Amino acid sequence: RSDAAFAAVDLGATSGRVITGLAGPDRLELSEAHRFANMPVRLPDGLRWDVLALYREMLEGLRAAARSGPITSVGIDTWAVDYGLLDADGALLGLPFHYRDSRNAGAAEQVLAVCGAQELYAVNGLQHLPFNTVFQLAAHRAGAQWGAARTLLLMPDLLTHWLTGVVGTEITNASTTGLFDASAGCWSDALIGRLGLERSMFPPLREPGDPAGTLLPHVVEFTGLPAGTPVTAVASHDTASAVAAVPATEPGFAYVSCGTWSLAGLELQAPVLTQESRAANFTNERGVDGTIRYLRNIMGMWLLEECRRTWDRRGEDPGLPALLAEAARARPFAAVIDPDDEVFLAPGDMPSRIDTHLVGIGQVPPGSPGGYVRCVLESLALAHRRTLREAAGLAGRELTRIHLVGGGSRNELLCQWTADATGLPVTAGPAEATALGNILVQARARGLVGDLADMRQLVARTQELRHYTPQGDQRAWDRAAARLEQA
Ligand code: LFR
Repeated sequence: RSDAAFAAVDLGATSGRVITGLAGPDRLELSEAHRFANMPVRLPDGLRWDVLALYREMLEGLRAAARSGPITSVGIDTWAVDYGLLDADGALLGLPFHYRDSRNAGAAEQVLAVCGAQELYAVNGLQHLPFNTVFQLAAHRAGAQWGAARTLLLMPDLLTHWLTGVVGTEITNASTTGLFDASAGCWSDALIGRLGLERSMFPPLREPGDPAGTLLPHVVEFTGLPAGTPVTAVASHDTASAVAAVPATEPGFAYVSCGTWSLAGLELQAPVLTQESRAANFTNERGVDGTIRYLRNIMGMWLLEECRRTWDRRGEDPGLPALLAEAARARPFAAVIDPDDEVFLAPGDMPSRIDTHLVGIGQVPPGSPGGYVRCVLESLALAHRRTLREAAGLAGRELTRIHLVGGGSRNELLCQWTADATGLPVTAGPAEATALGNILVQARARGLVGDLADMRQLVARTQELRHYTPQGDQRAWDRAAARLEQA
């Protein structure tokens, strides 16, 4: 067995990258071939993904990867739930909608009127988010395109289809649609039928590691990758790839995958579909090797990103290092928001929304950029604590350590405050967990690494990690946590 190079296409809600990874039994090294912004576009009929720009950037990235040396295979992961519809000729019907588009308002009610929330959760085990695919489809059905739609492809599967001509649905991402049976691990024919959808719209499922076709001739020509280069299905839901690369060396760990969203939870062997779990809005999404990602979405760095976009538009964004330095000096717990409040979901003027939310709960708005950043990061740390404690309670598990992975793991304040708020040690990194998980699944499909535990060991041995131990005044965090509940 020797080392081999793989290309990971990893598209996040705000940026995308193509990363090459050299992987083998004792080696795991990443290098960035191409990075680009993901800029959604608002059209008169809604907020869309510029999927052609993403595709073109992906091809540019693959071309850059090809120049760096031989590539064994390509894997694609993106955010979840969003999709494109293909007509009978296989052509894309319109630009995919962004999950933050407002068309979903009211769509959930239509679905829940046909199939109640309890019944839905008993089958799909999915947290209620207004943008779950099943709700988006209810909105989509009212439109003119629907009659022509024959195939639904989730974002990574759509891009895979464009590279290979092959149609399929990768299973970790299928589990975020709301039309997937969390216990049986397959499409729920019952729910699909019950909601009046055509079963034939939903392609066959692929497991991470399954082949997903080979590059089409024009892709070979453009990228310079060799003819016959395979695309491998990875854990195509970015969060599933990130969790696969959590550098845990003991079972029972908790994780926070922190980027635009913070996904906080546990890895389980079976879904928790109880009434309590539904009431607490925990999700049972699928991970690598049939594991369950038992977690809840927390609004995440979106709050900070969106504040900065607002300041930037006014020419007032001092840059991240200055903001974090200011936040570190700002008064602790001056303002606590509930990051999970739905008012923060849509794009817009986030500082004003934070102000309105705070005034509504009898608190004083921060007034300075550093104050907002402190408020956001402390509130996120508190939400991490709330979510992980609830997850542990509902799954009957003890919390011993938190692995914080993703871009947010570079944020020292967030890591330290997550340790302080929870009273638990935090291991931070790798920041590129998603790309690592993508590459590891491809390497495993070639027999270069072993099972999930081996993959994680390899990450722990090869990647730089930082350790945070709880400090500070635990009682102050307890009091702040009580304020979160009132927010
Ligand atoms: C993170 C993520 C979350 C999903 C959200 C929307 O990037 O994939 O897991 O809930 O984006 O798709």
